[in-house]
Order: sequence, then structure tokens, then C-alpha cells
Amino acid sequence: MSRVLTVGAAQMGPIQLADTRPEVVERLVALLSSGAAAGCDLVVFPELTLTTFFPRWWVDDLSDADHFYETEMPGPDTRPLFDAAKRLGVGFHLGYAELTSDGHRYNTAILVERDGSIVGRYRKVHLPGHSEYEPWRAFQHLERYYFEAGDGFAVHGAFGGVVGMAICNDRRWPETYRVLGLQGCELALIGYNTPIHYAPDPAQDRLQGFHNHLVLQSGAYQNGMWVVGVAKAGEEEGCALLGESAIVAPSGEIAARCTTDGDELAVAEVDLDLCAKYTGTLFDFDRYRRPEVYGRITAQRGPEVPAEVRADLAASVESGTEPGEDGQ
Ligand code: CDT
Repeated sequence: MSRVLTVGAAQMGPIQLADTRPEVVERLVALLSSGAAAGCDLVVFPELTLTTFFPRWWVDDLSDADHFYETEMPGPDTRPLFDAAKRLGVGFHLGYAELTSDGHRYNTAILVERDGSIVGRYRKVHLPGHSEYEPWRAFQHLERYYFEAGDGFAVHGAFGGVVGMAICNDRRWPETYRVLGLQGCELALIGYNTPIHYAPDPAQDRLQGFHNHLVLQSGAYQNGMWVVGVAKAGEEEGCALLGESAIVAPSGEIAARCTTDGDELAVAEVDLDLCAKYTGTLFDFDRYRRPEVYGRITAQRGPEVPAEVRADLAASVESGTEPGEDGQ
């Protein structure tokens, strides 16, 4: 079986509050059809694809936001996308807000095979932002209010390879790619909604595009995997969202990218056998990794300056010498 897939990064332009689910699904089906015309096996949609990015607003009662969540997948509104996938023989990845029958809320993505069957589901692990209303912000980022965190990164045997998923903020954490890489992941699919304005440090605003490609490219290279990063972009309810969707090769090179802030498909030939060029050489994990010295990565969450270093630091501040200076 061929290990070369044609993959489409289906960037979405903004989705406004007034846009209905059927209207959004129509746009998704149009992108899926463009993917089919381009020979795609798999089309990747962004995080929270079906609605506007609602965590930018506070509601006193969470149930007032229930209409943003899906209680079944496929449901009546999303069924046409699954039907189109089966008809066209094109699989897809889709992010959406999930409300389970027992009342749990997750920021979720699913992977759907070319026959329309769901082969995997992922619930976002790294939830950014805050959980309380913060009036000083121009807009809220309340993912920690609207969602519970998922419990891990899994991979799936699909599309002839080992496929993993992550969502938006997950892409900034090296642990995401490494935990996937340690399961042999060859293709990581990552949707995102990234506001260009970062309220806690607006100096980072101008760097959003750079940081996006930086993490996608380093994650791909350091783990010898393909990474598909897909945005919901443009001016959404007065909030500018980053575009810059990209398909990144295991070399870290960008194989295809979007150039607009609207609905756009970027397509690349994804040779899964390229991964072994990296995971079998420089990043041969089994040969070169040293897990016995990485204990801190799972043993602690935040940085802990060792007590003896803190003592040295205090002494150096007192004496006016820099830490590590030995008088020579
Ligand atoms: N959706 C999402 O995870 N967005 C975050 C914004 C972080 S700023 C609160 C991101 O990492 O792009």
C-alpha cells in the first residue's frame, strides 16, 4: 500500500455568531469537495470548527452556552459532512465543542476515515487562558471555564500510517509531540484558533505568526513526523485570528501553507516513509534518548530552582558577585 498521502489543510475564515451550523457545514463540504478535486485522502479542519470561538465571552451560567456544543457526532447538522466524506472517499479531521451525555465539556477533535467512520477522538490536554471573568482584557479567553482537560495523547492506525491529534495550545508544548512520537506518530493533526492579541504581554502580538511556525516546525523535526497545523483565521466578532496554516515535513520544512485569512485549502504530498529518515537516524529515540535523566519532566510541573542554587544566588546577591563567578 502506498505510504504517500495527499493531505489538505482546510483553513477556515471567521465564523460569526450569526452563522448557522448548516451554513458552516456547507463551507466544510465545499472545502472537502475542493480536497477531493485535488486528490486529497485527508482534509484537516481547525479547532472548534463549527462555531465562533465562544470562549471569548463570559456567561454566568454554563448552560447558557450549551448551543455551542455538540451532543452527538455526527448529529443532524454535521451528518452532511460525513455523507460527503463517504461519497467523495476523503477522510477528515474536525475540531468541535463536545458536551457528553453525563454533562462533561471538552474541546475535542475527531479523525474520520474515507468511509465516513470515526477512527479516533482526542480531548484537548493543555487548556490556555483563565477560568474567571477578567474585565481588564479586551476579550476573554475562558477555555479553562468552558472545558475540562483531556487525559492524554493517543495515536491511531489510519490512512496507512500512525496518526495523532493535538489541539491549538498543545502545539506550543514539546511534550505533546514527544508523547505522540514515543507512540510512533507519523502524522500529527493540529487545529487552532489563535487570537493575534495576547493580553498578558502584547509585545508578543507581532510574533504570533513566527511562534506558530516555530513550534510546528520544531515539533515536526525533533520528532521526525509530519505536522499539519490548521487555523480558523480572520476577523471574528471583532477579534483578529491568526492564519498561517501549514503542512510541515519531518525535515522541519514547510511543504504547503495558506496565504489568506479566509477559507483556503493548502495541499501537500505527505510521504509517511520520510519519517524514518529522521526517526531512524539523528532522532533514533531508542538508541539516543536518556529517559533516566529526564525524570523532572513527569515528576514536577513548574520550575524548582534547587535549594543549593538558591543559597548560592542569595550569597552572590549579598556579596555583589554574579552566580558562578569564582573570583578569577
Ligand atoms: N485556542 C487556543 O488554544 N489558543 C491559544 C491562545 C493562547 S492565549 C490565551 C494558543 O495557544 O494559540
